[in-house]
Amino acid sequence: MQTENRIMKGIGGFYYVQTAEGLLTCKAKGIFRKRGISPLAGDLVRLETEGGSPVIAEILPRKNALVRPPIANLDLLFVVASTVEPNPNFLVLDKMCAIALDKGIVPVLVITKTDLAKPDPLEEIYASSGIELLCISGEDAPLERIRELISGKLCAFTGNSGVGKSTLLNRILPELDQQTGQISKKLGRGRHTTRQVELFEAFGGLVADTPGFSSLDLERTNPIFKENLQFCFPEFAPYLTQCRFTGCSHRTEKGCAVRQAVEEGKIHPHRYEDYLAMYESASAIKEWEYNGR
Ligand SMILES: Nc1nc2c(ncn2[C@@H]2O[C@H](COP(=O)(O)OP(=O)(O)OP(=O)(O)O)[C@@H](O)[C@H]2O)c(=O)[nH]1
Ligand SMILES: [Mg+2]
Ligand SMILES: [Zn+2]
Repeated sequence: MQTENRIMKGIGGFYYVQTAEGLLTCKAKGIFRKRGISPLAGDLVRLETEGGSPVIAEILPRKNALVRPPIANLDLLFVVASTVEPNPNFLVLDKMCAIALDKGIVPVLVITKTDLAKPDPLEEIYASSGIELLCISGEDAPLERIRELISGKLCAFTGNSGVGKSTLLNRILPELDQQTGQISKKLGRGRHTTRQVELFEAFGGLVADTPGFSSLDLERTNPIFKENLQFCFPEFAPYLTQCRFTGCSHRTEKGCAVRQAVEEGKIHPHRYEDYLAMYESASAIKEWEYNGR
């Protein structure tokens, strides 16, 4: 995993770039702002010297970029959900996984707070999804698997505020000592303890903690074309070529193999319902909103 000339963190117009000479604090050339491009954590950049200080002169071509969390060149996204406090929102989880897959990022679901409630509903829904699911319990095996997954990749932890992303990172990487926060009992959610995306070197890869989200504006920030959505549900794959009509949207068409698989219990109905919900919102997104993808 290349760390040299990688943006590790951006904060208040300053970027922390890992270089052969160590971590340098840089500004970005004015040209980026004029073009409406922001350098992101995870970007590989070319530096120049301006008035004796290093500046970001160029962003090397990105493999992908997420708007929320703002990060570039991801290989793997740990989508973290807690069994309770806050309760999981299945639609949000499905959206995060689909957005990752749409951008060529491998999603892995991580379930925390299994000491407070059983993870059964989540395990049941994702068992046939083709998405790996890890339950963080008292045992070390899932942590070992996370370390293994991070190796050689650029990874990030995302999920609602308060699900325990920073707590988990501290467990797999105690030297990080990320700040964690109490859940607000009144609001039943986290307090946005983590404020920015920051990359850390670990286990031969790079791993990012990110601020939690609590809004549902995922589709606007990372829209998926409705025609691509079917490919963002891995469990649909075996059926896609078996529908009666080419261009089947798998909603109301006759002879739809995906719907049949749902009826036969091969695809979980919750996943299919979320596909339908996402299809509706994708249909409502205007062409111009896809600009900058
Ligand atoms: N019981 C229990 N509590 C946990 C677990 N993981 C995290 N917590 C608690 O949940 C609260 C929130 O944890 P954080 O790690 O700050 O959550 P976060 O996802 O980083 O939140 P943001 O930075 O706001 O996005 C803290 O009080 C943690 O101690 C768990 O597995 N079990
Ligand atoms: Mg945090
Ligand atoms: Zn179909």
